[in-house]
Amino acid sequence: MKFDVLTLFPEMFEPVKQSILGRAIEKKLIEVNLINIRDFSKDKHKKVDDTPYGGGAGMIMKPDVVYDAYKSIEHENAKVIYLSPQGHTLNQKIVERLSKENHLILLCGHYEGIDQRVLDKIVDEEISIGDYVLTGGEIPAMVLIDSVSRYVEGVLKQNSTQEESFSNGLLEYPQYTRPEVFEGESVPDILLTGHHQNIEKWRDEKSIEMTKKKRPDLLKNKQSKY
Ligand code: 4GN
Repeated sequence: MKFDVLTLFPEMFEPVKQSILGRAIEKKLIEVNLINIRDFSKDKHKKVDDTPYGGGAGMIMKPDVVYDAYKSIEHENAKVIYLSPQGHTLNQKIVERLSKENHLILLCGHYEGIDQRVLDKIVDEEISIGDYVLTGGEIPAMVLIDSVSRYVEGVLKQNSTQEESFSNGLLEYPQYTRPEVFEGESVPDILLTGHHQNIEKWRDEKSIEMTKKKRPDLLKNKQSKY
């Protein structure tokens, strides 16, 4: 999977070079290519934004500069995603669908936004990571890279994406590790029995119980199954 990121702040993407994603990059399972939009300013002052037509606060990113940055990447067969509070809210279903693409171009806005004409020209899909406003699309782009990369073959050990929260539409069951007694609290007996079928049944029941208690909204769309 290749991620091309169009941003004014490529330095903000250091976190994706750590831990599991860092290893995935080293193993060439994913590629994160950062394109600095400012490099495409023709202006001698490297200007990338300007005041809004019609007046108002803040600055708007210039369409020609963003377009030139986009054209500099090989974009045939790539899907262009604009991270914005106006997009469709990201969820595990969307993450799974996007993981089937080979090449995603992530467009990060900053300041008050990007001129609408270039968005209309190049954006295939607008995605939000939740109903709140951030100073830029960089953190949402990293959220998308992280969540999508987990579905790329070889990035995670075993089949961890199959078992986890949301893959079945439910929350994950509680997990325990040593010591067997912590501050007077024991690990549930069933987990020490070695009875795999019973353990699986207990975990399924816990998943449903946790979901009912913490996220009943997730059960609403599941038609009587639980
Ligand atoms: C995305 C971008 C929030 C989200 C953003 C989100 C930058 N804030 N909820 N801020 O996913 C104007 C230009 C605001 C882009 C945008």
